[in-house]
Amino acid sequence: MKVHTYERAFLWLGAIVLVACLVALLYGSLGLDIHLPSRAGAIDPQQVASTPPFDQPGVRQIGPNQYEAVMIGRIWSFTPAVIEVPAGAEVTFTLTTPDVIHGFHVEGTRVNMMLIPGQITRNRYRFERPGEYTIICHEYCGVGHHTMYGKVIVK
Ligand SMILES: [Cu+2]
Repeated sequence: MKVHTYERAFLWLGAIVLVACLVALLYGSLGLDIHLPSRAGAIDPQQVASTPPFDQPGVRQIGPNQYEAVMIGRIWSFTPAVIEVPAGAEVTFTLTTPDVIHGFHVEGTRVNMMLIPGQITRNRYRFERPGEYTIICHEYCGVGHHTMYGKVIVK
């Protein structure tokens, strides 16, 4: 009889943990708008410099308080290395690389992506607080890896 009671309690405990995890997952994705960086398309890594939008890297306004930052990560720099957006701006980062695998992390934010030759990677973030956010490559990409950084200036 006691075994049966414990069994029932553990079944309930398991069900409650599953429901709690589902609620946390839904809250993160729907409530906090947290998503994995998506694979936004394919690109010929040999033709990055001549393929839109990477033929004109930089920041452009795409809506009210919405910006797209088109950037290229290559050995061993980001192009452009410094971008500037107004406080409160929602920035869609669109990146690729023509050479090897790089990382792209904007410190202090959840913008954290991999740049893979042949792929376009996209992630979105709203910069609420003014300041300077350092961009780093967090994937070892060769002897100049430690020099590969940039900056998001939020005014
Ligand atoms: Cu690197």
